[in-house]
Amino acid sequence: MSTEISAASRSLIEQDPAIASAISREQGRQLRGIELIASENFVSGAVLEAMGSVLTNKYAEGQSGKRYYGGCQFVDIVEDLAIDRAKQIFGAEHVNVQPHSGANANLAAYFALMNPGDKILGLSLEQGGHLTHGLKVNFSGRFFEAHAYGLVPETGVIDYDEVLATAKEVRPKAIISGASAYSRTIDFKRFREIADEVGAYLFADIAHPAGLVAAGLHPSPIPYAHVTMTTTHKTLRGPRGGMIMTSEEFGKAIDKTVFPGTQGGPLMHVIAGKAVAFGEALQPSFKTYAQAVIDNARAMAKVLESRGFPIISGGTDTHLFLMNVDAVGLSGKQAEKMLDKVGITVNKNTIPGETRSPMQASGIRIGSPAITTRGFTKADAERVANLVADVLLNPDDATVAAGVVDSVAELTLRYPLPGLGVGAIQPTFEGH
Ligand code: DSN
Repeated sequence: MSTEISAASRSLIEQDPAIASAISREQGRQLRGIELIASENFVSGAVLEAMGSVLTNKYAEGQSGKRYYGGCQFVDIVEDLAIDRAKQIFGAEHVNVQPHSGANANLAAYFALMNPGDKILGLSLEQGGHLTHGLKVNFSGRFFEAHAYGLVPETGVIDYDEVLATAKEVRPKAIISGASAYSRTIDFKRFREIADEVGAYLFADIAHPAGLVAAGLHPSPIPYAHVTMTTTHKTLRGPRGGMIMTSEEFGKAIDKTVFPGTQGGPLMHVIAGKAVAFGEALQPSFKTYAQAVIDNARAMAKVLESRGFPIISGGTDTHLFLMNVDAVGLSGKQAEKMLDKVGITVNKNTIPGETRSPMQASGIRIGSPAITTRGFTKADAERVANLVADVLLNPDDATVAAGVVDSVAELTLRYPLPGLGVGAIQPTFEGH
């Protein structure tokens, strides 16, 4: 039997029906469900096509024009375009598009400017921070001495006075601004003033609001942060991946800690997807999209608050918000499960002053990037929020649940997913 893969090689469904089936079922789930996970989005068909290309076959360790492998002339074009477009979007002097993920970007950024044992100061995970901002079991809490700041209890807004006071006391090598469950605008200028006052570096992790920053609808950290890290797949609507932006001053150090410091070969098919997504973000229509993302998040928060769910930080300026479900006697885990059953996907989340474990939590996080990409209007977002409230306020009512399932089907049939139809695998429709 030949071991060659010929041009006439079998399709995925013929060669590996188990994987093909799981992919088609996932496509069906995405198509038929209402996706409210704040960190997820739907990429375009063009991004999917770039991701599924032969660029996955290529090793390209090093930087464009200075690789450790031959045959890089075409992937160099791809990486140069990704970098140029990112510079155009964000106005950064230096960009590295090679980090495989947001966590990888943060790892490389920290090690470019710090040594193990140095002190860092970031938003506590329980109050909306990220595990790479100093969680004890994460590399950030193991390699660095991690300290945390939080939110003002009464307002749920970042306590900049506490950031300053803790920074003066701890004298961190770096302050990390950014969050994964914080709905308000982040004041990067204020953070830089605090960092300057204590002689610290300022890192900005804009993984969540990157698309809003790209659209000019959230303040940019680029003029203030020494290093800005992001993912490319959340509000920025690209492939799963990371990116680091900095000034010329730190560019070489960043490049060196990405490769060879913390990664090997870059994922060139993903970098192609990033370039395509950045091209999309440069279009005027992206700004319209980002504004609709904010409008839809605000509309949902308003409805849910009126239905009795306290909104952490009192509302949202961005694409997401946290709502307290303990107020109606539920844990976040219970709420997540109840919504899952009717085809609405959210994630449980701890809330400030949390009394439950992170696996139970007292809140859920709601985000609008994915439904907005599908074309959901503000009226649709309000309807979705009412469906969420209907389910959570009527835990044992099968009639309510059936009505919500019908509404989910009606909404999702009206708005197709971008990118479907690319490739041979078609979605399988099955229950949740
Ligand atoms: N897991 C991402 C999120 O959901 O926000 C952060 O890494």
